[in-house]
Amino acid sequence: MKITLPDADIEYIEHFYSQQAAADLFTDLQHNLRWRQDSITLFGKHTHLPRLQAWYGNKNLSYCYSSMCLIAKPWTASLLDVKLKVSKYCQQEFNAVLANYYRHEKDSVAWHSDNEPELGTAPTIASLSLGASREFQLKHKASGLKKSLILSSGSLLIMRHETQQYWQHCLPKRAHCIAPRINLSFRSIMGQGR
Ligand SMILES: O=C(O)CCC(=O)C(=O)O
Ligand SMILES: [Mn+2]
Repeated sequence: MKITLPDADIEYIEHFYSQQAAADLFTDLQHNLRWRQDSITLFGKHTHLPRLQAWYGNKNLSYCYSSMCLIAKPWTASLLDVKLKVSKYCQQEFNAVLANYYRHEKDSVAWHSDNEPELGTAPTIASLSLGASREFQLKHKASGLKKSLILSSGSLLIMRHETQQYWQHCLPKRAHCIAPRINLSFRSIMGQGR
């Protein structure tokens, strides 16, 4: 399904994986990825990111943001499998994936665009959701127009073309209890790891 918004190219495939396949993949990744608790320094103060992360990809690939650089771990068999399926659907190669693990309702990701220079000017970001459904919000940078989507287990959200240039996105914290969720966002880092 295409999400119709100005200055954006966003597609949402609700049942990219079946419920059972998504549940099995969630359990596999929850146990087998090397989750890290990263910190950022904001105004001289170290703060834990409100989620766990893991970064996998082609050999020697590095990814820097918020003054932090991560070196990609080599693809696991499960991640490689998912990458192939996602690449085939998107008709696009990806050389890395950022995995996020939201342990509960207080885990989140703040407003941002996936616009790091190493992603190029119009990156395709393909994002697979597993586990609990969470609200994903989009905000147009100039007009402030907002759109909210519920990302359910097994769904794939694809943001293409100028979307990152004009829009920010976030996954807000919630007051009510929410079970864990894993998100895999496939990216292509330019000039590295090929
Ligand atoms: O968890 C999500 O759905 C979004 C994650 C995200 O935006 C990111 O890792 O850049
Ligand atoms: Mn993002």
